[in-house]
Amino acid sequence: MSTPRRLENLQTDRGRIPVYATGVIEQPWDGYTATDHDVWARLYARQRELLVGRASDAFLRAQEAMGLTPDRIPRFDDLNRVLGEATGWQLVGVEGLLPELDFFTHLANRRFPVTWWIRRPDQFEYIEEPDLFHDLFGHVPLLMNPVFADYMEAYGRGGIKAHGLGAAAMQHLARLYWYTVEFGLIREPGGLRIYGSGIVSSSGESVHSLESAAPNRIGFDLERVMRTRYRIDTYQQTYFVIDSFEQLMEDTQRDFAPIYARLAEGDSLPARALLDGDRVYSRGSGEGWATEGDI
Ligand code: HBI
Ligand code: FE
Repeated sequence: MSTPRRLENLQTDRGRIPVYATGVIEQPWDGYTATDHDVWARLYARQRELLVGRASDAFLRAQEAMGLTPDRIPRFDDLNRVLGEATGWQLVGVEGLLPELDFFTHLANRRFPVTWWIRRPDQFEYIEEPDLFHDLFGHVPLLMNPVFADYMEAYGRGGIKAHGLGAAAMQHLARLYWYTVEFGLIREPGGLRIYGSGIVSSSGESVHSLESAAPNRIGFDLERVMRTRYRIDTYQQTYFVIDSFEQLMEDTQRDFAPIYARLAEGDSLPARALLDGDRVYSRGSGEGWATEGDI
């Protein structure tokens, strides 16, 4: 399998990791090796077993509706038929992490960029950048959900606007993505469940996010989320909980400019902060937390 065309190591909102050429590429499906398919199969099987009872019902149902299986790496063309039918979203193959504006422009046009390569066996437990497993297994399924699909398009449009407003607005908006799309929890009748892609694609955090005493779990509040720094090098110290994707959509359908202006006046909060006004589901014990490194 040819190697991805890594551009350079840029300081992104995920720390100093590589950013890639921005072109869209055809999925080189015939180029995947038996090892690639085996990495997919083992990651898929382990996560599916962990996520029953932990992932949100909408996520599990969407994965089934897409016909994802552990047998081999899915073909983007197959998934695009199902996804296009359901919500008009399409996958596009990319080399990897994209500069923000390229990424936002894809989302605003209902295109989700999926990295074409999958991690190596020696990266099985952790890879710092989004690979095919993180994108396909983690991000794509919920694009089958009409309300979440609308949220992701709206996020892309908001990102293009924020890009025009500058770095501070981009950082505040990146926190919204981080604490919802990547590390969000949702309340269901059976209790708190996972919908964030960064959690569902991580075995350790799938357990930590729901069962560890260390993190805070706080009811979603847009401005509170945008004020709150996050971690890129450890499990999250705070998880925000939505009541439904409809609530997430409603709470974010407003002009963010006044919020950015208010946030620019005040200080950001450390990832482990707890405020009196927080709707606390569980108060973190903080055991084992690193104290520096918030983004
Ligand atoms: N690029 N391919 C890709 N995938 C992502 O998830 C991604 C990205 N570029 C930027 C980005 N995410 C983050 O900045 C989000 O916070 C927007
Ligand atoms: Fe991601």
